[in-house]
Amino acid sequence: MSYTTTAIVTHVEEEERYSYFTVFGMKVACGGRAMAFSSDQIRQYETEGYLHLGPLLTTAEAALLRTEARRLGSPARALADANLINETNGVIWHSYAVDRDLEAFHCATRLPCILNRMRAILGPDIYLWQTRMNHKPAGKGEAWQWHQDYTSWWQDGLPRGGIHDCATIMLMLDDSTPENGPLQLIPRSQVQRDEGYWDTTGDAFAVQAVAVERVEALKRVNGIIPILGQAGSAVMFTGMMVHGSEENLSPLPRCNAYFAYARADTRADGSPSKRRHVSPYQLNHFTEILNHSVDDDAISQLVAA
Ligand SMILES: O=C(O)CCC(=O)C(=O)O
Repeated sequence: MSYTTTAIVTHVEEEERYSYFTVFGMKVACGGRAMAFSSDQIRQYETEGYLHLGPLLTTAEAALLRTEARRLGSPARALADANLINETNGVIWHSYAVDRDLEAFHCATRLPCILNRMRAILGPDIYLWQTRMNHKPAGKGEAWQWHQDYTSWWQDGLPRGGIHDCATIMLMLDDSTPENGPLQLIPRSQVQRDEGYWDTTGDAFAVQAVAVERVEALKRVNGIIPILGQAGSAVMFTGMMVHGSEENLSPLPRCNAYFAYARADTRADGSPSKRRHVSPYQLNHFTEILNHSVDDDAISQLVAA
C-alpha cells in the first residue's frame, strides 16, 4: 500500500497559528510542538529530503536529556557494549540503543510531537529501526565522512529507503553552532542510493562513504546546509540523504541523538547483515509497531520528579 501525503496530513490553515524560527536570517514556519505538518512542509521534505523542525523541546527538557546523554556516554552505562570507544583518544563517541536503558530517551522516542510527524510521513504504522547518539566532545569530536544511512541499512536488509519508507529525527542536545561540528546535509541528494565504499580513514569505525566525485557534483548543484539550532531543536531527514559533519574543534561539546523510524511494511527479513556490526545494539532489538505515544509532557514530568 502506498500513502499519499495529502491524505494523511492535517493541513492547518490559520497562518497565525504557526510558530517561526530563523535560520540564516530566513523566517521558517516550524508548526510548533503540537501541530501537524502543513502540506508545504511535507512538500519541502519530499523535494529537499529534510525539514528543520525548529525547537521541539523546552529548555528544561533539553537540559534533562543532555544530562542523561552525558551519563549514557560514560562507562557507567548499563548497556556497556552499546557504546563505542575511540581507540585513539579513549573517548566514548557513539552510543546505540539510547532508548533502552534511560527512561528520558525512551520517552523522547515516543513523544507525540515526534511520532505524529513520523506518521504523517511514513503512514500510521511505524516502528523504531535504530537509535543512536553522537557525542562530539569539545576539541575531540570526530568528523563524519559524507554518507547515506540507507547504504548501510540496505545491507542490514531494510528493503526500501524511499522518503516515505524510513526517516530520522535528529534531536540537538547541545546548541549546534557553525563552530562545533554541526550535522551537514546536501539537500536533494536523496534521489539515488550510492553503492558507497568503505572509508577507513576515520579514527572511529569505517563508514560506507559516498564517492568524493559524487559528493562534489552534488555540492556544486545543491550546496550544503549546516543544521544549526538551540538544544531541543530537531530536524527530520530521509534515509538516502547524503550527510556528514566536520570535527568539533570548538571549546563546546556537541551531542546529537538520532531516532530512525520505518514504516511497518518496510522490514528486514531477519537474514544476517551483509556488513559487520560494531555493536550488538547497532539496530533496535524491539521493532514492534509504536501504537502508543507517551504523554506530551512525559519528559517535563521527569524533570519535575
Ligand atoms: O552527528 C554527526 O556529526 C553526524 C552523524 C552521522 O552522520 C550519522 O550518525 O549518520
